[in-house]
Amino acid sequence: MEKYEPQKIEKKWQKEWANKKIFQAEENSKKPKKYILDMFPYPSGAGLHVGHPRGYVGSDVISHYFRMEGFNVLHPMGWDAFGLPAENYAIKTGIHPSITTKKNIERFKEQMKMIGLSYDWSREINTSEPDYYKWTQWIFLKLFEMGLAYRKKLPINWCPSCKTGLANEEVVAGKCERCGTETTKKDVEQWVLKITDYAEALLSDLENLNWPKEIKEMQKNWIGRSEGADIQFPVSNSQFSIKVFTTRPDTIFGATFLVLAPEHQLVKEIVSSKQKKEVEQYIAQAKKKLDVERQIENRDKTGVFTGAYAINPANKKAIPIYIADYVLPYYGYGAIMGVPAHDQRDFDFAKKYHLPVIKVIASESEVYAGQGKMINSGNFNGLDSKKAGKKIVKSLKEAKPAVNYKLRDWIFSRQRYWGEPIPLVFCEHCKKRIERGETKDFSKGELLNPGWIALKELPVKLPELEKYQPTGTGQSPLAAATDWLETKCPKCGRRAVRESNTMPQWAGSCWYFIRYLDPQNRQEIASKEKIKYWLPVDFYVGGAEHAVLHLLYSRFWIKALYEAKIINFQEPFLKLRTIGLILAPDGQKMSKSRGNVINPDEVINKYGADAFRVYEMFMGPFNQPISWQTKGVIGTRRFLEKVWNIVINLKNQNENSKRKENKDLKKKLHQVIKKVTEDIEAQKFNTAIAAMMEFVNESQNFGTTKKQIEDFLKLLAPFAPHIAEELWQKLGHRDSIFKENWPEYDPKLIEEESFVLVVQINGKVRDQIKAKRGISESQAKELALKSEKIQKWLQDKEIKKTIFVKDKLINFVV
Ligand code: ANZ
Ligand code: ZN
Repeated sequence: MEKYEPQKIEKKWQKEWANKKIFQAEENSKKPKKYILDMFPYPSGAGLHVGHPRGYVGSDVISHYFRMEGFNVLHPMGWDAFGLPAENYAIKTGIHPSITTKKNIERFKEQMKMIGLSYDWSREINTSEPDYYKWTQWIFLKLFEMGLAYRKKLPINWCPSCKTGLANEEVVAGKCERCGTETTKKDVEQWVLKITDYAEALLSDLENLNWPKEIKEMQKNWIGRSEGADIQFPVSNSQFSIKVFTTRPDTIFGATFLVLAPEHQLVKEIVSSKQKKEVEQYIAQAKKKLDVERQIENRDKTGVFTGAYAINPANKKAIPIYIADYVLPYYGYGAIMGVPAHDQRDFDFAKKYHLPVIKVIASESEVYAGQGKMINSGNFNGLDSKKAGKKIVKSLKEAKPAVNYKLRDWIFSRQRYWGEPIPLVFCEHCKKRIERGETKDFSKGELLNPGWIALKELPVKLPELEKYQPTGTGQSPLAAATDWLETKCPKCGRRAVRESNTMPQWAGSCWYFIRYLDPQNRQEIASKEKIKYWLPVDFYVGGAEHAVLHLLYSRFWIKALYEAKIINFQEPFLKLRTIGLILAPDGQKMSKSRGNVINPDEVINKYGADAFRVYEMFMGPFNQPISWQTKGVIGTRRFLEKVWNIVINLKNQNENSKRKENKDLKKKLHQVIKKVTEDIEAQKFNTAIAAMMEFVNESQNFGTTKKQIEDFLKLLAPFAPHIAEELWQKLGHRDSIFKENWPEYDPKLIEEESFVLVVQINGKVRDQIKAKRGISESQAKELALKSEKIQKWLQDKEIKKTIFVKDKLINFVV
């Protein structure tokens, strides 16, 4: 008998599918669409390990399923090729990033093809190619023109190892997200994107997204919305006043001091001459500390009195103004009112510096952070604190309601080589003209950043450099590329200097899913009609590690592009599912350094791509981490062999001795159709496969008809496309199985054939038991006697007579 040899059939079908382009999305289709997207990978030198394809196979199953359900499916793949890792790798090996990137992409693609993933390769994109990054630059200019990009000297997070600035999102617990080195602060002039303009929309639109709860929660926390009030505290004997943000205006009668962040602008204005030296020393010390250190809740509080006092507007009392590093410069206004009775940090601080503690909400405990009945608060005594807070804000001219966000603007420039050049030049002459007010017709962006001129001729190509190592000076290596750096101002024709910083890793991935629609378009990021038909993405699959970074940045760009009327949708990814990590057999994370990486190539060469795919989907719930067990692949391989043998046996049988349809198996088939359909829709791939395995075992016992096994092959096809296609052909079909319609089930056939057996004793109903239709009197009796209720009623009584009505009731006369 012909044996199952995946190595023979898989290559063949991969070629055939590519030649016939059967997985290409249809242009100008009348069909409804589904856009099924994988987070595109960064093509690292290591190639794929078995962890990556878990998501790719999952989205592939879904894509096949929707194609067979009659949708026009877009399922593309590309490369997130710019960014630090490519550059670090190049630095290590001495080979230019463009060369290594190209090589790595080839390897990735070869591996993906081996797996038999049904990507539409005609739409492949690469973020590091000029034809692509031209449009990344174009979008940046849009943001610039909209006033969403601005220059600012900021103490940025600096990674001393990667020698570049990082966004807040790229710093995890004080460490560089890439290399784990502790970050420091460095004052550098930066391009910053105003993501905070969209804070409210980024938060409220989360509600309509079909995303995992945890991911939404993480974005919510990152955006960090707080409701409260802004309150002005006039500084005694001066023209200044200090604005604070508080979530608890109800506690204002208990505010016995103010604290400014050491970095606060007013410190040097209000400090008394007596306190000046001590204050300056403290500021110098605080500068060295990291934000994370400063935020540790129960550490020893330090601070210094400024010598100045402010007036508490609620009770007109003078309260001392301190500086302390537990107040952060970039949250709220970098200043707080200290309410020691109701805030633990303020309490610790007050104890240390012997400041008064006044309780304004009734409670037993020393520090009470909750709500309650107001005390020591003048006219507001006796009120509920929630209500009182609102009344206090209304009654004080110094206070107004306010909303505050933790979200900071996005630091967008990187001092690195391997990224998109920021397409701007700086012109001294134009700066002066702008400052003299001669250029009122200039766009908003230029007024915001005087002297910076947008380059309309795109792409601004990244120059080929010999020296692309980071400089460590806070400048990009491009700053040393004199020929490239010096250019002409497109406005006035005089000498201008290019921006030498590049964009961060995340720029290209903010919008790549738009370019897949129309990758050759030379006029627009994509045609309006295509955008209208395909977007937003229906289903997005990727790693949970992008919960904040990529997913938040992308949502921001999409909202800005919507406002610019370039696109007609406000959220990029309607449905998101994250993938559980695949761990090494030892339960550890797979990594080269641990030497525990398992390669898909080896597994596929040995067991076949289909066994590999089925195992990836079978090993456990899609979103749960799980360790790789090669044993498991042997199991899925056996399963496929069984399928193979069933079909070959069936084919070898004499056509005339057509099998009679087995009723139980027919029912099983309809059950498995239902199960697999529902499970794919719910991404429960593992239980879908378990059901198929069960069906195959039953088929071996009963024997299937041709029609039955054909329906089964259609269910199997999304998971194991090669074997399904091969067997489909062996059963005499010329067209691809993927052109078939997804099988339907008959709900009537699935209904369990059961009824409720009424059990009576002396004519009285004593129990009702679910039973299989058609059981005999003795079976019914046996069932009834098992019931505890009946046993209780019968206890040592003797059954004198039994009355049995088939499929209805049994009555014992005692
Ligand atoms: C007075 C007060 C009384 C406060 C009280 C809390 C409890 P969230 O919820 O995180 O927004 N705060 C404001 N700006 C700060 C800064 N730059 N650095 C450190 N802390 C700052 O927290 C808002 C609260 O954090 C504000 O409300 C303020 O303290 C503090 F019983 O004001 B509160
Ligand atoms: Zn100029």
